[in-house]
Amino acid sequence: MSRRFAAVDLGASSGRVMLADLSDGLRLTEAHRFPNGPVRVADHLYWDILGLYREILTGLRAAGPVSSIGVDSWAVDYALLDETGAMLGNPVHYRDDRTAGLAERVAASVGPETLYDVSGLQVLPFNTIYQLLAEPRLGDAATMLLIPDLIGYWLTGEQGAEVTNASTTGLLDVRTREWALPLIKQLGLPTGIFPPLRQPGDMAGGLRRDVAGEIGWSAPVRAVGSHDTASAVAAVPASGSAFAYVSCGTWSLAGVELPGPVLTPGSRAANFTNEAGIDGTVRYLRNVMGLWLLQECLRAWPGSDLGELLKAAAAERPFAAVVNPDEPAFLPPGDMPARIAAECRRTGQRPPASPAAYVRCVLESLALGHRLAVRQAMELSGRDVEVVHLVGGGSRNELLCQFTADACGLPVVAGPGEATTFGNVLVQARAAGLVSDLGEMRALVAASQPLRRYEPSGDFAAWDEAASRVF
Ligand code: LFR
Repeated sequence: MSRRFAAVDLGASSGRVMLADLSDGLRLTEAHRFPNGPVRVADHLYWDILGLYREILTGLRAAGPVSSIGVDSWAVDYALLDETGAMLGNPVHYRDDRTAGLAERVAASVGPETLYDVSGLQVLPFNTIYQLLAEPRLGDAATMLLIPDLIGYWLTGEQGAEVTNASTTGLLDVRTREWALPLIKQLGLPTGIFPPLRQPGDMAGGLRRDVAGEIGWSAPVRAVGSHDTASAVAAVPASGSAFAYVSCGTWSLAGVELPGPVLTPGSRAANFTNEAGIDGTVRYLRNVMGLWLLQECLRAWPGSDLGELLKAAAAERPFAAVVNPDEPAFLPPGDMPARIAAECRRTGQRPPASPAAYVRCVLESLALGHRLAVRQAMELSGRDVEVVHLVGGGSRNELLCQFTADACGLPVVAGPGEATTFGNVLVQARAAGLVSDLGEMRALVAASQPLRRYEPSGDFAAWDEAASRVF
C-alpha cells in the first residue's frame, strides 16, 4: 500500500485537490486549484456544482494513484436526488435569501429551547433545516446529500451522510449523533431522505469504473471529517487541551474543542454551536463573518493589490472605525465598502476614507469578533485557554494574526494555512493504520509545518474601548 492520499477540499472561494505523502513525515503538494463562488441566476444564488466536479476529476487525474481519497467542503448545503439518483436542480448557495424569516418561524413553532436542546446548533439563517423548509421540490426527493457526500456519490455510486457535516444541518441529535427523527417529523420534513450516517474513517466506496477510467487510476473513497471545519480543527497543531482555535478562511470559526456539548441557556443566548468533531469531540464555536468581509471589499475595488493594501493598512490610524463583523447585513454578496460605511454611520463613527482604511477597519473588527468568541467559549465551557491557534488561509495574514493576539490578550500560533487538507488526509492515514490518534495527528502537523507565534502586545484597554463601540 502506498502512503499517498488525496484530499478534495472545496472552500467557498476556491477548491483544491491536494496530494499528501506520509513516506517520510508529512508532505503536501497541490495537484490542482480552482476558483469557486456563487452564481446568480434570476432570483437565486447557486453553486456551480458540475463545474466543481469537473475540476475535481481534473485534480484527481493530476494527483495520480493514491491509497484513498477524502472529500470535504463547506457545510449545510446539499442537493436533492430523485429515486434514480438524479439531481433535482442545482444546489442553492447558503448566502441565498430564500430562508428569510424561517428561523423565526421554526423557533416560534418548535421553541428555541427545544431546538437547541435537540441539535445544540447555533442559529444561522442558512442552516439546512431552514433551507429544506424553503425547498420547492422536497416532495419529489428520495435523498438529500450534503455537498461532500454528493461528490462521494458521484465518485462511487454509494450514498451516505458523514456525521461531522450532518451535525451542521440542525437535524442531528447532538447527544446520540443520529438523525433527530422526532424533530424531522415535527417539522413535516420527510424522514426517508436522510441517508445512513458514516463516521470519519469509514469506507465510502470504491471508484465507479467510468470514473476510474476517466482519471486513469482507481482507489477507494473514505469518509473524513467532511465538514471542512471539522478537518481543520482536527489538524490544529496543539498539544494538550488548553487551546482555542480560529479556523479562518471565508468564515472564522472560533472556539474550543470539548469532550461533550454545552447546552446551557447562556450558551444558547450566545448562539454557540456544538458541532461534531473527530472522535466524538465537540467543536464548540461560533461563526464570525471571516475574510468574506475582505474578499467582498476587494471585489468592489477591481485591480487592487492585497499585499499593498495590507502594508498600507498597517500604517493606518488604529481603531479609527470598527464594526460588528457579524451584522446580518454583511452576509449576502454585494457592495461591502458601502455596507461597512453605513454601519459606521449607524454607530456614530466616521466611515473609512480609503481602501487601506477599510482594510484596517475589517481586520480590527474581525479581531474583535475573534476575541468575543474565544472569551465566550472559555466562559461558557469553563475551558482554560493558554494559546489561540489560528489556522487556514487567514493564518498568512500577519496583521490579522497580530490583531487577534492583541485583542485576545493571548499568544496566537499561526498555521498551517492548509489545516483542512491536513485533517482530511490524516483521518485517511489513520484509517490505513499509519497514525494512531488525534494527538499524534496534531503532533505530525506541528512537526512538519512552519508555525509562527505572535505575542500579545499593544494597548489592551484600546481593544476594550473598541469592543464597547460595537458589541
Ligand atoms: C466554513 C464553513 C463553516 C460553515 C460555513 C457555511 O467553510 O464550513 O463552518 O458555517 O462554511 O457552510
